[in-house]
Amino acid sequence: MSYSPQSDTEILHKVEVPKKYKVILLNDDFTPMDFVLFVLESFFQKSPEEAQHIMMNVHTQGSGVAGVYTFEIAEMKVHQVNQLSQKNQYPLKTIMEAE
Ligand code: TYC
Repeated sequence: MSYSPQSDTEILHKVEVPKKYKVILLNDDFTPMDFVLFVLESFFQKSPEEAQHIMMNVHTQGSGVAGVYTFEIAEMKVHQVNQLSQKNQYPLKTIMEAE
């Protein structure tokens, strides 16, 4: 059996910076603004002012970034928000997109 040590560059190539994913809120005509504010403050740690700004941006532009996370965290946020929306019978949707 032979031993071949890895060069520094070979090792460095294995250390990859994890990709980040944007969690995006989509606008709709039915979800109450207060519910969207609640979602932004409780799932995305936004201040009331930031939440208001993001919510109004989504309302007028159609979509907006609620936060940026690693894959697993972004996936969890999308799932949690979509579940709570469904439970409250609101059509609010979030999606994720690689940065
Ligand atoms: N457009 C909604 C309304 O007028 C509010 C809203 C904002 C809904 C942001 C979804 O992601 C959203 N009640």
